[in-house]
Amino acid sequence: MGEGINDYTQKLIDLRRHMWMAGVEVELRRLIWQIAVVGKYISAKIHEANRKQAGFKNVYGEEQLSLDRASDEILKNQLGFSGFVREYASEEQEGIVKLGDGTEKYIVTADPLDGSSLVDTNLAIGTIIGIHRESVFATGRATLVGALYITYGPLITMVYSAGKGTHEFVLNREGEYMLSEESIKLKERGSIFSPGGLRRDWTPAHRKLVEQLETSGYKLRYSGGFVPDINQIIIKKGGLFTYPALQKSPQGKLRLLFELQPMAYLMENAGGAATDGREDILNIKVEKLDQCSPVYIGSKTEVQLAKQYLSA
Ligand code: FDP
Ligand code: ZN
Repeated sequence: MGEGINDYTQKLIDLRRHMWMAGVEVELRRLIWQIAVVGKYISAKIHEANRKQAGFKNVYGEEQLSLDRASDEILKNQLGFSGFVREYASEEQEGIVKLGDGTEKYIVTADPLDGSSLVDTNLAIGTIIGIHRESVFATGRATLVGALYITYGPLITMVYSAGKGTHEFVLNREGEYMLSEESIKLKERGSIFSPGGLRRDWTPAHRKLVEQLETSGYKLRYSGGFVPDINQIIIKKGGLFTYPALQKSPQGKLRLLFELQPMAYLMENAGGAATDGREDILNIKVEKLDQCSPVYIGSKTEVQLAKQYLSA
């Protein structure tokens, strides 16, 4: 197995068949499929949600729509039923939730509904998932065996990697995730950039990097949703997303475990890279669940450039 995927007409390949042909181990492919199914439930919730019912706070003190909680609940319950997950760590939970009897193979991390502040604007939002074999208090490189995100936009798409390439699927009208792009390969450099944080709070080194990108003709693309912003770089095959260290928050805003590790895994498996400015995101050890890190993620040339500026 692992060969012959390209022998088929891509349009005819659904997610389960793709993972089977790609030789993804049986439990992992069942788990990924189940998470993709949860994406359908979450998207249904988004559609039925009344945006005027906002008003909870999550454990990190942010505004939280009830939609975040609903998404988290659905995920947690489905993973509990799956029989493959022993621990669930979510941005919406205070600590790690034990599922099953502890003998299950995987630990799953989730940002169940990233970019929820965009719900009322009708921009794309997403779900981010990391799948770990061992305790999450390690480097992503040591423990991650898979990652995926789901984008809820005009189309619902799912991008996953189980270590061999990064692949995109589109949910069709029949409710099947059909392969739309296999083994996505980023170019060495792109032409778009997404800079988070306020310019006045940037460090001098970061400001110089952004000026360099602007001078080189990079076009600004920033929606305020991490999933669609990363998805744009992956699907356009290059560019740079950054949420840097800020004067008042030297660790930036984005969470290492729930947001950055899965995206770094997907990006590396598509031939891109991700760094905090010095170290690969996947080489940073997770010490606590809500740990944040600055991030520069995208095609290799821009990530390398970021490293040069940041270490200067
Ligand atoms: P949000 O606060 O809406 O959940 O997860 C954090 C996040 O969104 C990312 O999706 C997004 O990339 C970033 O924050 C946007 O932050 P800014 O509003 O500071 O630009
Ligand atoms: Zn998030």
